[in-house]
Amino acid sequence: MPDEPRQGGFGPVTDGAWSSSPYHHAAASWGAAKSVGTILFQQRELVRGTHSMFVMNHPTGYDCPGCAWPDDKKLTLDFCENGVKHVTWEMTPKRVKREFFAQHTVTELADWTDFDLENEGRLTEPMVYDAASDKYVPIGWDEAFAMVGDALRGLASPNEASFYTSGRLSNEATFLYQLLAREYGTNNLPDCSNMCHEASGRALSASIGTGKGTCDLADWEEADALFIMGVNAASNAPRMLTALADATRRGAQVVHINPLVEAGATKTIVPHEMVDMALFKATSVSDMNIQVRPGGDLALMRGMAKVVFEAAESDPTVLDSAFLEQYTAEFEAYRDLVAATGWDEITTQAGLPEAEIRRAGQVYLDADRTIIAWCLGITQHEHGVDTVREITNLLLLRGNIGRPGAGPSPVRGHSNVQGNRTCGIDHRPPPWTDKLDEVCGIVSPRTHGLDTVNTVEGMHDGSVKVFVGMGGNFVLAAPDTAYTAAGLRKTELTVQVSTKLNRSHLVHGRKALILPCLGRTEKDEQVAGLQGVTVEDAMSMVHISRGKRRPASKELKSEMAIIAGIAKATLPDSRTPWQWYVDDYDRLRDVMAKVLPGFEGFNQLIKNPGGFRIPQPARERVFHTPSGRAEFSLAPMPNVIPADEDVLILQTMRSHDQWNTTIYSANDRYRGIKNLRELIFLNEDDMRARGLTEGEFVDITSTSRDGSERTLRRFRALKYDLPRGAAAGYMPEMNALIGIADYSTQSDQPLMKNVAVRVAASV
Ligand SMILES: Nc1nc2c(c(=O)[nH]1)N[C@H]1C(S)=C(S)[C@@H](COP(=O)(O)OP(=O)(O)OC[C@H]3O[C@@H](n4cnc5c(=O)[nH]c(N)nc54)[C@H](O)[C@@H]3O)O[C@H]1N2
Ligand SMILES: Nc1nc2c(c(=O)[nH]1)N[C@H]1C(S)=C(S)[C@@H](COP(=O)(O)OP(=O)(O)OC[C@H]3O[C@@H](n4cnc5c(=O)[nH]c(N)nc54)[C@H](O)[C@@H]3O)O[C@H]1N2
Ligand SMILES: [Mo]
Repeated sequence: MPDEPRQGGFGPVTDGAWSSSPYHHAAASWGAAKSVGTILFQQRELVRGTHSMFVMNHPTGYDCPGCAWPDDKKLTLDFCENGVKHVTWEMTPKRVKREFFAQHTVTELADWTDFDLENEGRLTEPMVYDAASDKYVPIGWDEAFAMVGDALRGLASPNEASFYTSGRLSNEATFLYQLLAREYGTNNLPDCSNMCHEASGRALSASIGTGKGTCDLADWEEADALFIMGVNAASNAPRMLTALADATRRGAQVVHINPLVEAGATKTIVPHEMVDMALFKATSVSDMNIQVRPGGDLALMRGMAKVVFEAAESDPTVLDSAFLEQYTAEFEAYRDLVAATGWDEITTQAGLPEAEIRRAGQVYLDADRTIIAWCLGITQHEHGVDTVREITNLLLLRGNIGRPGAGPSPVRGHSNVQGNRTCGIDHRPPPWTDKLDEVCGIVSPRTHGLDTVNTVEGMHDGSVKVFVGMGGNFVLAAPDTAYTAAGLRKTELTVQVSTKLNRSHLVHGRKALILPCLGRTEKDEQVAGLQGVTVEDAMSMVHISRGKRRPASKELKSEMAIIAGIAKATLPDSRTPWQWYVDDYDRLRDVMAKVLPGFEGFNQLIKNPGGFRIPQPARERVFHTPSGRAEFSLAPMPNVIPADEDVLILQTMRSHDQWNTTIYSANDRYRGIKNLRELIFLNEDDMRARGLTEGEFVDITSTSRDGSERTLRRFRALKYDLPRGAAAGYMPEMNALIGIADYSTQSDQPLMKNVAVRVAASV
């Protein structure tokens, strides 16, 4: 990571003039088409890339490796600008070969931008770090597996290893990976959802007994009101725009709740509707934009509940009494709690006038069927769990769960992050652990393992000595970049299973391996023939995905094969038939069918063109909570206003042109930004109060819970339409500001949307 900021941040270096101007066009319109063209052209993929759009998200093709938004089976073409960018990035004809590594030391590469690293193309063969030359050199697969096996067998305890997963992994690979970790003897299975939707899982489990949403796309099509909270749909779940545009066309109310008015929250040209695109015919995608204070969502939900209870005084039917009585617990206590919360407190904490909260409440009252959807703007806060539970409280009041067109609907991130959890990526023992042991003949650990934050702490205190990264880019994704990097450097061995070169290959342990794998778009040929894998979308639909393209290199192995290779080298006496599973993935699916609830008949189920839905008991109003009912939560109202007026609450978010740590360009089209990533968006009055002018260089200093301070220098201050006291900038650059101690005590999620900072002109 460069010490001095350079224009473009971790994206491409640019000396092009930066600019900031409001975006007035519809989301997903010609700007999107042009951007797709540019990316395909840049990656020299115009012809094959265009073809790839037609098989993406199609029953016979592969699942878009981008976001987890479900495929719309009614569409023959279901793709978006960012999905195309993402796929093209994987399909690039550029290759990183051994000659490349022979030419560059790791120290030299560490000075490159993250864009330049990934832009070298696809990794082609296993490499091992050679300390003498400070270079990566080729290593055979068997030798690489032996190296991992030796290191793992040499540890004093299995808990000295940590097995990270990024949400790209298929269900099959994930299941095999957790089997490896658990048979080896540890629950140290941190994953990206520790930074993403951990709060949603915990909250929904407590409220409704299962950690997932209850809606599917058909519900989205039937809802009368949709509340979209804390998500930048136009960039991060662009295919949601189709659902939102359909909703407004049929007269449903769409309310966006976000400190920023994001592009997808005003008008859109539906991504796949070429005719509308040609005619510039935009559809409105919202009826209301509520610019809540950062972290003020719980207060807003409670205010809306207050509106419901007030209305019930004159018309008791606004509450679904039959549902409340039969299916819920703690209703009266919640009613008392809401009554005891005054409007003053609600409006102050939400940062919204009472009239606006009442309007939102009225939208909720007017709708027979309501869905509330949310993403990171809700979860990456101290009170993320309480907020998701408050969202559920509000839905329960009017029986908005377990009937068509209604329910909670978390918007997941990575394409298979939800499936990863379903298939056992969890640092806590999964509920089906006994079954796993019985079916697989192993003894899984019953103690809690390490999540992401605790893995970093473990590296520092010496208790984590081997780190395996199954996809992802741990050093940049995790908080407190410098601290995480120092932790990784203390380990004995880091193993990164990747498709592209990234920062986590350069910030490594004493020994280090890069193991290159097939991507989602590529053919996976095993002994029994071409293999398919399955993924689960954000709405619990599981379906098969088959790569269509020739692998980027003959040397690549599938993630399944890599996991099996590591397993055989680590557990020589294992009775698990690792290779037999890899030879034919159906065999592993038969095991998964026996272990995972809802996967009975797995191999048959995936023959249905659209796949199958994992049964979600809460959808049927069966609540597996201690009381057997949906439980209202009774959270105290959090104080989200900093005591010191000088402190701003900074959120770290994605630009339009990035996929998490992969940055395609230094532009953020819908926010009107060109050629700049080291920026901080501020409210105009907050800028004035600090004597800052547009584009001026500022230093941003965060104060961690443990009192330590971190500073990023020379970021440009830009005025933006956000509430006073709120600020925004880009991840992963801004992870440098998030202290390792700054995670939620409710979810253990790093506070990536709630960093207390001070901003002052650079000296
Ligand atoms: N193209 C693309 N698609 C992606 C990704 C990507 O990087 N690129 N990443 C994928 C992943 S892994 C994930 S998890 C998702 C992330 O999807 P998002 O959650 O959309 O991700 P962010 O860019 O972090 O944006 C957070 C949003 O929450 C809002 N917000 C911030 N604080 C608050 C708050 O206190 N209250 C409310 N109501 N809103 C708030 C922000 O203004 C912003 O609109 O996207 C997935 N899809
Ligand atoms: N400050 C801040 N930090 C954040 C967030 C935030 O909002 N703010 N968001 C957090 C969230 S929600 C998430 S999900 C994490 C993301 O964390 P990660 O999932 O760890 O990171 P990615 O950037 O998605 O990983 C990119 C790398 O994955 C590898 N890769 C791509 N495709 C494949 C594949 O098919 N197989 C394998 N094995 N590897 C592949 C490539 O080598 C690429 O370099 O970041 C988190 N960090
Ligand atoms: Mo995520």
